[in-house]
Amino acid sequence: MKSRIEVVQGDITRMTTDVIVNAANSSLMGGGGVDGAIHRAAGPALMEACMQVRQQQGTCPTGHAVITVAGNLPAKAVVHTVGPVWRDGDAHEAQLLSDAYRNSLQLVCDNGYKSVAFPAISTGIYGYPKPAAAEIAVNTVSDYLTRHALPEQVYFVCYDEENTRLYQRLLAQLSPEQ
Ligand code: AR6
Repeated sequence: MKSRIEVVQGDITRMTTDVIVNAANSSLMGGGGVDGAIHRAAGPALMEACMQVRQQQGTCPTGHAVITVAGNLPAKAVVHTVGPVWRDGDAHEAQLLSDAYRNSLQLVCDNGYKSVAFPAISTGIYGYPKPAAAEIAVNTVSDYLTRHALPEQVYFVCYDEENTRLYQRLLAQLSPEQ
């Protein structure tokens, strides 16, 4: 699985993968950080799609994910997932963060998409410690890929050097079969 995972540093809105993942909040109505950047780059079609999801199924609980069109983005679709707010580590944060990655991958797979780019969910405004979050991201994705043919390729898009180094180190530690 190692060959199916790559780390890149940069802006996720520029990714030409089939899908990019948004670190959203339960309202799905936009926000700061990567959520703000994605909505700005996608244009109003993305907010309209999010409002339709809201009308159909209400808010998106933490750990869950929804899929929409991608507006003006180079990607074909956006998966919006809600990571946990970091509290003290005893509020099921690890499980919820893992759920956010797994449920996002499931939507990519179910819709037949081949490639997906993830930001470092919860590690900005939501305050999740970066080393612990990176470990959960890499372990959850590599475990999922061992059991599914899709997505074929997963990119971790890191905005800051700390995350880039963390992800590179963790990926280097994966065995070729993982
Ligand atoms: N491309 C890739 N990564 C980015 C980009 C970008 N353009 N911009 C920021 N990051 P955050 P969260 C990184 O705060 O912690 C929003 O208001 C950033 O450096 O975007 O899950 C939502 O609406 C960090 O490593 O998301 C929610 O209310 C990572 O993306 C809340 O923030 C995640 O940081 C979600 O907080």
